[in-house]
Amino acid sequence: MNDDFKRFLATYDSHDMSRIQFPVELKGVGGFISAAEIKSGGGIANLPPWLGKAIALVDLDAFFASVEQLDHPEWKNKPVIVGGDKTRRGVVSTCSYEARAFGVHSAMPSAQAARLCPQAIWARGNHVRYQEMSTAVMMILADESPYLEQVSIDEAFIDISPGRFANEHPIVVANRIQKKVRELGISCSIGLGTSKSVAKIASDIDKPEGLTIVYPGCESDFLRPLPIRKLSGIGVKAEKQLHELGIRTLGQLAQTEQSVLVSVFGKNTELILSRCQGLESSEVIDEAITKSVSNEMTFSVNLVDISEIRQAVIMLCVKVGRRLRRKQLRGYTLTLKVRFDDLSVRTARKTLDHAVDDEQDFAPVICELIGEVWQAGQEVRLIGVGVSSFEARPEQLSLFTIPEQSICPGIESTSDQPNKSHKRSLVEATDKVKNRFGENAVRYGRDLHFFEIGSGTIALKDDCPTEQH
Ligand code: DCP
Ligand code: MG
Repeated sequence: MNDDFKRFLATYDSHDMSRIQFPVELKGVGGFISAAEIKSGGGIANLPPWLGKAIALVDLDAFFASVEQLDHPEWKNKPVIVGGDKTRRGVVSTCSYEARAFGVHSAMPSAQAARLCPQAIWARGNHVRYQEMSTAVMMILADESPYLEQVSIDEAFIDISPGRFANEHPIVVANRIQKKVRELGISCSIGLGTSKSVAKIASDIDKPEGLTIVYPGCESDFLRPLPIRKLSGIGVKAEKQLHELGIRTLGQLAQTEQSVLVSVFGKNTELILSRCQGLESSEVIDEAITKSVSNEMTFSVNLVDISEIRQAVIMLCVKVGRRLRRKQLRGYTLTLKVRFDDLSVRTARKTLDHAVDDEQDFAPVICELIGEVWQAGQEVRLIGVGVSSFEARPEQLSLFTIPEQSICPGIESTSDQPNKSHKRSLVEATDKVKNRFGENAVRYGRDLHFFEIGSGTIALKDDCPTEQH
């Protein structure tokens, strides 16, 4: 043990040892050490070094309700429920911690919440204001590191690994984030660990205003006793199947043979195993600086059926493919983003060994990602598809073009090279028809099906095509 660490231990009491977990070899000395003093700023200079990746998950506490309490100071320390009013039908969006003490929670029917907490103050909700506060928080985070991935209106991963962007100790950074968010008049909880899944679980351990730190090397000890449901990717259905196999904790799951788990997780088995073993390696996706071409769509009626979801993904891929070709870009990385009915967001990503710009190549791969982010029964409100990590020198489309007259009479040819594949000819010819006659002039059979569903039962809104390059 190094002298710095001995000095560090000496500065802490061993009461309240639940929030920082130090490596196994140090347990005999101090075990779990209080975060309270870290929060108050004491002893930070003597922190033992952080060796490895540092990913924080920042989640605002009772977000909408906290903003309401900020804007209505007379509501401070009182039970506040956001999401309609007690006489109407509907569900609770969220509520203050004072209301939670009465058993009220998000998604609870309003009538039930009113019964549990008759004295609650009801706020209808002001999304413009919540968005404004959310942006202010995200700017605080962006000041700390460009490796920032917002996952919902009140939640973001941030990579603060020493040496990656800043050189400060990640606990110092986390502490400063909490302080700056407090200065906005609301609060956040932070989980800090070496992977996204550990950070996510840690953020939820000690709400509100918790700072839960899992030092590198402590992942297994931290995860072992937790119920399986805590892990991202394990929903009600998987939980039930695992219980039937006698698996209740993440420690038990981590010990289970991969072959046994395939029936539950299919192709995601390896990913889930890596998560519960604390070995997940997925990166924080730095959306703000990643150059990507993407399209997303919000549905006025949630999608619940896999075939509808797949059709929506394909339709978005067609749009993205067309824009890639128009800009003569080809990308290696494919991203699928799904926002659910409860506003939570999941993202899956796959990097190919060759760059693509043709949806016929990348749409099937993105469709495969659906299983990583969506489980049967979940209601999908928004889907986004993106292609990024562009090749340094994209091949010019003119290298591929051949006469299209035979496919689409009346469309001018731009090249006379004879060796282009039929597939490529088709996609370019389609682009040309669309250029000339509009986006809906040509559709492949597969997206036609979606439009047929769409016109009948699902109203689609091209929400906010995001494109940064
Ligand atoms: N939200 C919603 N309906 C839900 C869940 C959430 O409208 N079923 C909204 C209101 C929340 C915000 O999203 O304030 C963030 O969701 P969280 O799950 O992070 O919940 P809170 O921030 O309210 O509480 P916590 O302190 O548990 O994070
Ligand atoms: Mg929250």
